[in-house]
Amino acid sequence: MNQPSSHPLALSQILGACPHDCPDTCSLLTTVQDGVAVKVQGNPAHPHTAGSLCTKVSRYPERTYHPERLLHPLKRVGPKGSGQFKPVSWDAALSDIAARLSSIAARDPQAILPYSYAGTMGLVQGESIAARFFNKLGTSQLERTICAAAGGEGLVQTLGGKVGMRVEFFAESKLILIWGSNSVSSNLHFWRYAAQAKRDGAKLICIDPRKSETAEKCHEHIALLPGTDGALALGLMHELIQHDWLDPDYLDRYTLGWDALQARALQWSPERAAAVCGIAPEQIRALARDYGACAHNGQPAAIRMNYGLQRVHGGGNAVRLIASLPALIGAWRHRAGGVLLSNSGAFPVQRAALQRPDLLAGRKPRSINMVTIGNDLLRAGSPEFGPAIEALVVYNSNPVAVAPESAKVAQGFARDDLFTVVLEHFQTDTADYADYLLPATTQLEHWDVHSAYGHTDALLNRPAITPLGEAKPNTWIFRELAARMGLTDPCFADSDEALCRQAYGDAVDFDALLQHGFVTLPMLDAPFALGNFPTPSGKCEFFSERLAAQGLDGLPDHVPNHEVAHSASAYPLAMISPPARNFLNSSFVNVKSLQASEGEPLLEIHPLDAAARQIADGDTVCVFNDRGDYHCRAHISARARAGVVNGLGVWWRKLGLNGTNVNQLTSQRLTDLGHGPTFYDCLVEVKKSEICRQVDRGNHGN
Ligand SMILES: Nc1nc2c(c(=O)[nH]1)N[C@H]1C(S)=C(S)[C@@H](COP(=O)(O)OP(=O)(O)OC[C@H]3O[C@@H](n4cnc5c(=O)[nH]c(N)nc54)[C@H](O)[C@@H]3O)O[C@H]1N2
Ligand SMILES: Nc1nc2c(c(=O)[nH]1)N[C@H]1C(S)=C(S)[C@@H](COP(=O)(O)OP(=O)(O)OC[C@H]3O[C@@H](n4cnc5c(=O)[nH]c(N)nc54)[C@H](O)[C@@H]3O)O[C@H]1N2
Ligand SMILES: [Mo]
Repeated sequence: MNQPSSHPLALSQILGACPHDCPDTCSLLTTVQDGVAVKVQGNPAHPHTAGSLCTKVSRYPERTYHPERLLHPLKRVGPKGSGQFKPVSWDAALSDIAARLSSIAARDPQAILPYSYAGTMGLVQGESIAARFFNKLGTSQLERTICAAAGGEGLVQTLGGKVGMRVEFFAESKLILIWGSNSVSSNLHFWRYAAQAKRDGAKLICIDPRKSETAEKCHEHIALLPGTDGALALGLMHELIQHDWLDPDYLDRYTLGWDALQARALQWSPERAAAVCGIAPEQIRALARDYGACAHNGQPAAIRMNYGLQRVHGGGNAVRLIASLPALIGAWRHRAGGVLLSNSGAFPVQRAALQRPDLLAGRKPRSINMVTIGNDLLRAGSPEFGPAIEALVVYNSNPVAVAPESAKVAQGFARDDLFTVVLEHFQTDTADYADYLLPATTQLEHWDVHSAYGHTDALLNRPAITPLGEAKPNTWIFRELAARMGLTDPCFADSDEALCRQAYGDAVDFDALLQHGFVTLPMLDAPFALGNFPTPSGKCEFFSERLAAQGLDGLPDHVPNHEVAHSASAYPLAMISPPARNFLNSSFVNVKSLQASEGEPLLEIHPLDAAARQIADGDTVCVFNDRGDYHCRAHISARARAGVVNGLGVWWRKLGLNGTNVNQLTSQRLTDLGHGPTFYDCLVEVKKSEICRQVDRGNHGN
């Protein structure tokens, strides 16, 4: 059943893995008929996938055979950014790219920047030959921070790693706090476990500024202001302490810094916290009663955090505070208690074998933060910065659409003296700026191996069909470039199957992966029941010596947003831009059936905020701040709380009403920890606009 068949008229089913940046990492079953993938479904034999997929990924054949799929290498013929290309042969494209990169590298390889993220999460198509290639050249390194950096750092500083509860045990919890996560839309297979717990009598509480699809299905919804989660967590701690709803034995044995954290939390009365959060103090008291009751009755209380809450200035500290909560009540004693943000740290990925940092041979190239690509592309060379960026090689990412402050990003990509190579499936906003646009294979066409961050199974992806047109895997493209640039290390010759084996080395049974498509990692059911946190102290670190040694506050605190809403401001509304259900970041936006489900770029606005601006439902509005403006359709909706507008993301700019998307408004400022982005820390104003789609289409082409 696993082998692609070359027999004509044959029907086969191939085991694969969903490549997308989502906690669920589903096991896929692709039905291939006459060499054509006719159906992609969830593998019923994989416990977390349980035979079901989200709507997006069930449309994978539509995406793969999309009429606009890139099938041949293309070379720019029009002005930068015009998106005008002509087909060229692979040989011509690769030879010219190799020559251009070689001449830049001969002067200073750091003038070359790779830019990639999670278009595929595959360890092979993501970070193998490409990483070796850039390491060998000694190019600038990319600080890959655009998603999870603040939360990841918060978790590492508190629990010691990106580790937490096993997701399946949420089904047995009696209280689940869903914190900064629209699970129904972005973590569907976790929601299945939460729904099971709910049927078995658990209480579900959603903490989210937006009344999301998930908030609707929970018993309670706490609609706090964006970026105030740290204050809420401190207010909650205050109440747990005041009522003695604690587990003193757990605190004593397995935590570090409790006295100091306690003193800080006692400064956060529910009234003070509620004022910061824009909610009623009673909501904090009730939350504490529910959480504390679990401590008291010995019932498991679980927290599902997701990355939604850490895309603000204080995101790292907020994650530190929330990750501390289970230790206060000893929730970790039970396998259905504790917190899960990510379990990616549990995977034994052999990064050094895959990426070969030894190829740097002692060089220490600079790092460029992917979040500030807008500024950095526009920087001149200088002693502090190093050389100006002269060449960009983009793969697995669409920075012109997804990076903040996109006017600057687009301006940088439009530089005539920048040489840009883009590896893509489609002509995205970023691809429009390429000098060479190279067609990449999709998950149905290549090998890969996947870790997950929302469960603890490793997955294998086999190719189900032969590559369409002249599309090639990322690995092939970097191998060919290496050969043309005279990089002769044997590691560039490793095949994709060999790389799949190297990804986990002996730590995962590769034969089992080949046979079943997934392997469950060995892990304790209740990993921190007896402490054993992977921190330096082995304890849950409320106080972090490591942060203190960096001159930071060793103790977590509420860190206010960079942009705090107040009525006197020219931009009185806070804007968040969470994912639209049928898109995955900017992927799938061009898939017709999914685009039709989402309709148009939307701004959800509360009835009071709309009325104050004479905005009617369905009006075209201009959302603006000092960084730019974005036109979209207003949707007056109770999903938005007063004072907060929700600009659902992430549309392609060229499919928007005025050639921009929501990232025209977001800022390049960074988080407190981890140098992450602050997409949801963004003030705007909204007014009615006369721009309509038809007029605009004429102006913006594409
Ligand atoms: N359908 C779909 N699924 C996805 C994605 C997608 O684009 N579409 N994206 C994927 C990616 S890249 C990731 S990183 C993961 C995780 O993806 P996340 O982007 O974390 O996805 P959500 O679970 O939607 O979490 C965002 C939620 O956080 C809320 N939120 C915004 N600001 C705050 C805040 O300050 N505090 C709190 N408490 N909540 C806030 C938003 O309203 C939203 O409901 O999911 C992935 N899954
Ligand atoms: N305003 C706002 N901005 C956001 C977010 C938000 O919530 N709000 N979310 C942020 C988050 S959490 C993230 S993770 C980032 C995501 O940012 P990106 O990782 O850039 O994600 P995508 O937009 O999905 O773009 C991935 C691209 O990779 C391509 N691709 C997929 N597979 C392959 C492959 O095998 N080979 C090659 N060469 N290309 C491939 C896809 O076609 C797609 O165009 O966006 C961030 N931007
Ligand atoms: Mo992400």
